[in-house]
Amino acid sequence: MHDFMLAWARVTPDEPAVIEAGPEGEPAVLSYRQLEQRVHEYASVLDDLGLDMGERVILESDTSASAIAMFLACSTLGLTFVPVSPETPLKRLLTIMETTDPGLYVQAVDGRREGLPQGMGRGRFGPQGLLVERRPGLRIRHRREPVGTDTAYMIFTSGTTGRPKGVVMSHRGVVSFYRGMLQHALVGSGDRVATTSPLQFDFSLLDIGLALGSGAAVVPVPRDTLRWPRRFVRFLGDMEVTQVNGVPSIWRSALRHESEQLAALEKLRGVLFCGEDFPLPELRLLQQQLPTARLINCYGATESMACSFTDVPNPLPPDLEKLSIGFAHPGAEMMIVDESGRVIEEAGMQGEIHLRTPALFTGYWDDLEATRRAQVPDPLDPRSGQLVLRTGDLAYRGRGGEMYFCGRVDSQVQIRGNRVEIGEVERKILEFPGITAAAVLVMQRPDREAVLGAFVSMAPDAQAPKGTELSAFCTETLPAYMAPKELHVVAEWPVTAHGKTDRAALAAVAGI
Ligand code: 8PZ
Repeated sequence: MHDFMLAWARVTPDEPAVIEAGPEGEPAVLSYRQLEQRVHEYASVLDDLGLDMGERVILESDTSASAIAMFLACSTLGLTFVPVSPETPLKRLLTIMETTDPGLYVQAVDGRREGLPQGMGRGRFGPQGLLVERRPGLRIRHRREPVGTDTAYMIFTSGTTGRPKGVVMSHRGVVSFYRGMLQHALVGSGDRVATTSPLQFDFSLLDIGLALGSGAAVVPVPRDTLRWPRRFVRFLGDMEVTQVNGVPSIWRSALRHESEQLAALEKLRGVLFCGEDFPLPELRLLQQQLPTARLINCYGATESMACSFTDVPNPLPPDLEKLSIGFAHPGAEMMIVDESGRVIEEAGMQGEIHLRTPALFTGYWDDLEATRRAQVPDPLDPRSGQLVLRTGDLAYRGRGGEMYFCGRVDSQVQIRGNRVEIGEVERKILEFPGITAAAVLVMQRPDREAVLGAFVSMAPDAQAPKGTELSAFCTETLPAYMAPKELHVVAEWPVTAHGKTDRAALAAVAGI
């Protein structure tokens, strides 16, 4: 992974690799040469700690030039980096630590994390270098040079069992994905790619690999800039951004409040979105403001990064009802499989997407069972020993063979582009004293952002949670986007003829 991302340091060492906002908001540039130098500085400090190949390094940071250098330094030494956002609740971080048993925890110099266990190694990194605050204990070092099948990183996503699930990805997997993506020629040298996703979401790794793999520059958008549409749009202009990557919801407020300023972004010629359906009315507005920009719908899951890049038609036909997720990127293949395991070729027939890809994840951390359920024999050639990804996504083909995403086989949902297992939220709610039954639904109201709604039943003598009490209880261990924003206390719990929670009846209670 590091060889791939630093290749342009040989070709255009003085071109910008990362552009950040300086103290006065001016662009602060780190060239490819400087980035490589920072990687080497960090790597030599890390090397001295004697960590063994594959050991976990928890990296808590927003995306920044130093964070990029830090994970590339881990990559050079074969250390598995585990990105964590500074917003992650402490209890969730502690669970991740308990699960992964890291050799080292590093945070950015301005990080403010407290309450971490003693024992493990600790450090802080920034433009001045990597400062080791506590060395990890002595260990045996089995190997030094990572190979393609070694682990590059592990990303935690929501898990149905109530514990976050660690998706382990190899160097070979991530680089083969990058190589497939580059064939789409999305950006080139001279481009500036704004990245808006937190580092713990693999979309940010796509942005970094796309920019650095193309000789372009990465422009991390600060978290607090993203929250304010005016600041966001001004930032894109000031940094002379040419492409913005992010989930669809980053555009919502800007389209509503800053549409003129958006239209004035002359340099912006590409928008890549992923993670969920882009609501068509908003996409039309975006295209109106940026009529010459290339809009790209990127589809994929953390278990294989992304697998398709599809140009949004320009102009969008007025009668278009659904956006296509197109075809798999070069080197990968999407198949639609019915319930009996048969591959469906006909247009219009719905089935589950199975993905054959060289970017298949290695497995879920410490969960062979879940790995076996997700990696299944190739339905086109089951005897070959080749495994494919069972995505859990439903889709059908159009007349030209292109695919249309149409929901999930399970209860995974997307909230502002973040993957949420409904079951994980329901389990947490059931820990609230006095709650005897819980169901969580996506509340999608016209012209509103989708939020989670909690439906609960209380024990006879129990006090129902007041105001935002339940939401606050959830954010003790869950990321904010997983906390329910609505609460409905239900007196008579509705059940279906099979005795299961009647979710449709609950939705009706809330007027959904
Ligand atoms: C979608 C779409 C879509 C995903 N339309 N539903 C990584 C790097 C670059 C780009 C994309 C990625 C993905 N790993 C991002 C992502 O959302 N990963 S995820 O694991 O958190 O969620 C995956 C799920 O989101 C998919 O299985 C789909 O259900 C949904 N999804 N892209 C509609 N373009």
